[in-house]
Amino acid sequence: MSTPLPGFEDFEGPAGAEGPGRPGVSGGHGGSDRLDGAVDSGESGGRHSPADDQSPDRHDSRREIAPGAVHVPGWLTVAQQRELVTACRGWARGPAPIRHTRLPRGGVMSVQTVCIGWHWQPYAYTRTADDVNGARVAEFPVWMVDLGRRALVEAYQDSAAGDGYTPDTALINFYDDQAKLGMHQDKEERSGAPVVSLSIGDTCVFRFGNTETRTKPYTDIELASGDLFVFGGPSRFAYHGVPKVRPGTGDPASGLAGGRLNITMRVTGLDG
Ligand code: MD3
Ligand code: FE
Repeated sequence: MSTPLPGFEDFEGPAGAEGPGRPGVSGGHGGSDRLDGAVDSGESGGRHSPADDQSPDRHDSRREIAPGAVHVPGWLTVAQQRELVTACRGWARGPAPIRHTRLPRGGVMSVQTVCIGWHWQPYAYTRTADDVNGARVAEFPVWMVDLGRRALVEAYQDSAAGDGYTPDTALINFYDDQAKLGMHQDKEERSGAPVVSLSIGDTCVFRFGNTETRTKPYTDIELASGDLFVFGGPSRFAYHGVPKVRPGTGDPASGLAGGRLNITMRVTGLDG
């Protein structure tokens, strides 16, 4: 196991904390079958899973921030959050370990990122992590495709919204207390398909801007643990960023002792 990067200890967990169901380095998705819906229907002890609950009351909190941009607070159960954290810890260890992405002008991002399916670096996707260790990235698991489809159904309240949605990459971002993400557009994908974002751990301020400029007008909203955000339609190419994480706001029951984890599923539109 690699030594945790500074500030990354909360995500890695204590040294030697391998436990039952922890994903291995190579597979990266051991134990993950329980994210495929089994958790929702069976093991949550009678509690209704937000991800499957179609009752009208919980939709009061669903908000369309801009056309195609829908925030669904508290979509993931705590059990699902823990499963995702476990899966992400496995991917963070390898095949290509999580790292601070180097920027073309020589800086590094304060956020740490590991990719599955395709490896992203500014400004291209490849199958191998050429700026890390050259390893081929972990396969994008079928259960995450299914989770992405259910996210679209929930966000757009349309049982057909997930049909034909097959995300093939996810960027997994870990934020320590100081990490930020500047305003940017995600334009490397050759597809206008929606981006599905899942947040776990500390709450952040998420800044959703416009498609024209990096600056105002923008809307600041808080993304908390378990929140789903879908960016589709005209919002897909809007500028956005994370100006601040609120340390200590997460519940350790999510599986994260500190910091914030964000998973964004995308369709690259690439072959091979
Ligand atoms: C809107 N991540 O990985 S998630 C990113 O919280 C990224 O880690 C942020 O921006 C995070 O690129 C924000 C929300 C998000 C992700 C992708 C988008 C919003 C988006 C792509 C297009 C429009
Ligand atoms: Fe982004």
